[in-house]
Amino acid sequence: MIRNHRVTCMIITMCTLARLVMAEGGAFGEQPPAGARVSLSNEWTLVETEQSLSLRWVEECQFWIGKYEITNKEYRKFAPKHDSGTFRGHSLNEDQQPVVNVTWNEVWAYCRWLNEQYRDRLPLGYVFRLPTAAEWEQCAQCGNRRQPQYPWGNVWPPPSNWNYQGEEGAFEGLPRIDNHNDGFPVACPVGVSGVNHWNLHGIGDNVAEWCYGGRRDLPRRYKPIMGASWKDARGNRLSMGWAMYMGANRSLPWVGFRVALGQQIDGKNRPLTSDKGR
Ligand SMILES: [Ca+2]
Ligand SMILES: [Ca+2]
Repeated sequence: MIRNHRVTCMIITMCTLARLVMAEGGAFGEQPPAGARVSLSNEWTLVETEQSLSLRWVEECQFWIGKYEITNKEYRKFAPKHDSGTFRGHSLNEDQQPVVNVTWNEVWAYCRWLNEQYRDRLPLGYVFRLPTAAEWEQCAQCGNRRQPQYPWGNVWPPPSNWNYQGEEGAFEGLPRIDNHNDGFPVACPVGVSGVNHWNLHGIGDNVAEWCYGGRRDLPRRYKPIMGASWKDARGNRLSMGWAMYMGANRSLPWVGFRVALGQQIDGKNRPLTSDKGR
């Protein structure tokens, strides 16, 4: 029906994931369930409600990845009291802004909580987790390992819908991109951040994103953070391949995350049960 596209998308709600998985009969992500609306852009919409969680199937990685960064509203279903705070008087805490000021340990606990919500409904071997740094980069590059130089392509400055630190911000002490104005001095709603050819939003702008993995020359507590954010302006920082590592118990006002629904990659760190006591 629609197999000619390598990447497919569907909006999944908490209540419809079980139906989706059962409809797939093990061939997860291959065909839309009966009754699903399929758009011209090959996006599958099961049910659109404020509870929806949007995921895209990525053939190259054989997993689902979040179409958007996790929002404050979504994260507060797990941690109702979470406050993403402000940056120099600008709110980071609106419902549709990406959640920030969360540690790697907290976002891993969020994945475990998601798995608990979907317990006994996920495909065998599949769990909600963070994408690895390599998976994240493959999604940012739309599978093309040679190009582009930046998440949006090879031109400079970035298109006006990619959220970095442009002339709209001009915070003292922060560099800015000349001739760029995206209208958002800090994080923007996830649905209006930059979008790539795989229709993934914010993968390379808006907020930088915690990922799974590590580096051999660093202690295990250091975790990768991929992509640039609303506070970045320098070309090398916005380039593909840039990553930073930070302790799993630290947080920043420009670092959030997105989830993946993929095969379990490390039994020892399997995120199956939530941290009730957080
Ligand atoms: Ca901006
Ligand atoms: Ca991002």
